[in-house]
Amino acid sequence: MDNTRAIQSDTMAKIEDTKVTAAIVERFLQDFLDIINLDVAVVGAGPSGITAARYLAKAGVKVAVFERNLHVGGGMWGGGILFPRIVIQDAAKGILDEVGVRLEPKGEDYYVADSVETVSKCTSAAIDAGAKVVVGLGVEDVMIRENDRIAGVVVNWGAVEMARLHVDPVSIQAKVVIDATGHASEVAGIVQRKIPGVKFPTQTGGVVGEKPMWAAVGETEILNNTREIYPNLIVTGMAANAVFGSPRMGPIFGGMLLSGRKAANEALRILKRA
Ligand code: 48H
Repeated sequence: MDNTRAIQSDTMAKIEDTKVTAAIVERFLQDFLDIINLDVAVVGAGPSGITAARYLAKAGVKVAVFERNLHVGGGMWGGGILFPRIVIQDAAKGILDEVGVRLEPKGEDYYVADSVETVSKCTSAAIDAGAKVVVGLGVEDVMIRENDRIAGVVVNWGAVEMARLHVDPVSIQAKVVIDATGHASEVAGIVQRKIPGVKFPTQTGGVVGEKPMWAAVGETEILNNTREIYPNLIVTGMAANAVFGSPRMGPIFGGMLLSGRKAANEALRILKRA
């Protein structure tokens, strides 16, 4: 046997296929069992959800993010028209400074950042702070208890949903749920559809739907829109603007980050109330 072959077979001898299987299954089950009772469940791992999770984890809260896709970052990777750069305004600079994203000043009040760096560093910081991020797992319903109060989320694999398989989901208990599902505001939509007579604090009492592009207004209104719209349910990010009927804003992401931070503070307020 030549030397190369000897080294290869040494390495190969240490790998047992079924041990790999066992390591993955055991570890994921342990981790999953650990998150079936949460303080806060965040639905969606876009910029607002990941930011909310980071601040909650930093505050010592037990928080997990459920993301239907196999990747985090939501709509941030592609920047504007697939040019992977994002713009943020001065007010949000500190949120990215904290996680070490490099910002290049542009004009008086703007900074430009690499979207890949931003998604990666924001996610890494959230995980380092203690947030659990589960990918490939979508939220298809909420849990309710007495008086229709929200008591958690109901999850199923994104792949099951995409394949339209008839497979029942499972429940995750949470004291607070944050809808960070972006333009679709899916959790708010579920609550509106499934809880009779529900009234959100919006003009219509329901999900109004986002307005066309007007970045200055969209970025201003998002903070006021980031709040508890139903007991124990907070909306953040694009979902907040969709629920309240505020404009979209294109590839400026400061509002998403500021909204995520505010959603975390709202959740802390609710947790103290309980
Ligand atoms: C699990 C779900 C479910 C579900 C959806 O779209 P996002 O990036 O959301 P935001 O609000 O943090 O950021 C919005 C921003 O990316 C954007 O689109 C902007 C600024 N647009 C302006 C404009 O003019 O267009 O992320 C939401 C995430 C995604 O990853 C979804 O896959 C995920 O939520 N998601 N995950 N269960 N039911 N629904």
